[in-house]
Amino acid sequence: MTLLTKNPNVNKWVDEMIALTKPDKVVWLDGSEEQLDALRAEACATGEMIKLNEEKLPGCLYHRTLPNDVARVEDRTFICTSKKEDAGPTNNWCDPKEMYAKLTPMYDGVMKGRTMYVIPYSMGPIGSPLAKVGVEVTDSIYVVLNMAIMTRMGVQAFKNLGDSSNDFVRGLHSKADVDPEKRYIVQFPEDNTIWSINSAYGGNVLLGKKCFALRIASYQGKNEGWMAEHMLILGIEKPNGEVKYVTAAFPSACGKTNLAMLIPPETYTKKGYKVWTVGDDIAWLKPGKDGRLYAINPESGFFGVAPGTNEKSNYNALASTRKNTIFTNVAINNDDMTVWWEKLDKNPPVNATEWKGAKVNGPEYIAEGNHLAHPNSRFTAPAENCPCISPEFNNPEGVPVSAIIFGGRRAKTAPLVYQSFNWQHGTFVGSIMASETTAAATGAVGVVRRDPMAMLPFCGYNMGDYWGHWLEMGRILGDKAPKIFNVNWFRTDDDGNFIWPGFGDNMRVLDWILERCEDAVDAVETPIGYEPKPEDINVDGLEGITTETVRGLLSVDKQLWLDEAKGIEEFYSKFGDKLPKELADELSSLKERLG
Ligand code: OXD
Ligand code: MN
Repeated sequence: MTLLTKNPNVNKWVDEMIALTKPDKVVWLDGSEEQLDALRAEACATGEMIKLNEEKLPGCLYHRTLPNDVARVEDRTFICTSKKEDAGPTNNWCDPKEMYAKLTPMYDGVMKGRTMYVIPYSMGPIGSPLAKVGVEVTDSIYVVLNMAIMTRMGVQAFKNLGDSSNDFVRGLHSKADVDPEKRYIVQFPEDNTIWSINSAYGGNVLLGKKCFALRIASYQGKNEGWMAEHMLILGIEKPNGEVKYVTAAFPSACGKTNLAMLIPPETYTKKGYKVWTVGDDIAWLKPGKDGRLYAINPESGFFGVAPGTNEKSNYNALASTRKNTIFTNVAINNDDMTVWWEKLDKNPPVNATEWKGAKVNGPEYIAEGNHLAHPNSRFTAPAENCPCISPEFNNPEGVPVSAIIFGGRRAKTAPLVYQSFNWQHGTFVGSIMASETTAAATGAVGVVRRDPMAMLPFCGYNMGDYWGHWLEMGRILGDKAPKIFNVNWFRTDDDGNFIWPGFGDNMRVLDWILERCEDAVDAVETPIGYEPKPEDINVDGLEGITTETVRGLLSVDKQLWLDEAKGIEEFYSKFGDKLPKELADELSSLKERLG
């Protein structure tokens, strides 16, 4: 076994994990292509991975997880802080001592007969003042190969850590027996530690992503004066070459990846507008030397949902998956060893293997009401494959943020776009974020689920304290703070059809948002915030959408909002005295303005 660092804290912790899990062999990942190639070959030899068509999908691999292990498991995800109130009412909590005592026997000897892979990785560009180091030990080659795409993995990560620092996140993962009854995804924020067991599915096992970059990092950010958010980062280049950056938070199934890789409509491209992707899922934000808020994407790949991705819905995401990508739980076309998923195109393969591994006739199988690909099947694609990846993607300083956008899926309540009155009111707008459930999920349709800042499953501490941290960041940023907006692409007409075309046409709303950031356009004051004058939303080239349609999309129904205020009050009451007074005040002011 070759150690990759002299850092005694890392080596001591890895020794402890070896003593606990007792692997037959330990391999440190240096990040070299030779080492990764050997692991790819090994995984293909054992059947853990399947090689896809080298001409059509060069460097691409396929992996299938167990049918009981296809998604994040929120009910088995814990935040273990010494005090229960520090985890708050929106997290599962357990005393850290108790949790360690429960899990330690499960890890004892779990890697006997297996190899332990030690993965050093950096979240954020190497050398960035915003980056942080993690070390994940795992018994899964699938995890290694995914982490190699999603993070800056290998010996370079230790350069960021140095020889003595103790500031690294310790991630212990074992797939164990992939037993759903013994599955645990546990964050110990006070120990910089994550323990994950009995899963082999992405979000539960790629510990750099949700576990570190959101749950642990949000806690670190509160203590260290920065923010870890569930946000995409997008650059909009104007015809004069100037690029402005926005970040945006949406709950799942609201088109975050699509917005992150948007292609502007012709009325913009012909004038010379371009859009650049910096991140599709997570943003780390910190005030820079000039006092503005800067963002980095801590990841280096996209772990995107495959179904629904196609040339029209997201050309850039699809293009990102055409080489060096790992596909998980999609369907295979056995005629040419390519991949397929629902809505990729209208030609499901006849000679198909569905996501659970059965050989089926694709069109017939679908006609019988089955999915060929699992609805949460994924691609793990290198960000550098993305045709619109930002030239600033690896900039260690990050990009300056002009606007923060919140959004959700609301059939009637929220207008197409509104701007908050100020940062405090913007924090309120983020805290009341909600989405209506769709037919895609099980359970009732149209039920409002509150998902503050899209962080409900990802905030590593008490959400009330998290809002307090937002307010504090606003005080630090002062008049340099980004402006805060809310959007809703999902208003429906009386027949339930979406009114706004969405996708690339969302550029029209971003355009207004940037103009507001530059004080280049007036707005109308409403009880919920500033709204555009309908004629200030560019409808040039849109079929069936006029300024009158936009007027409708901007309407605010006072009764619906009074009902909404009741829902917010109920939600806020869960937080007791952890609810910042400023937010309670904002709710009262909203009610007053509604009359
Ligand atoms: C994701 C999620 O997978 O938010 O990114 O669930
Ligand atoms: Mn996400």
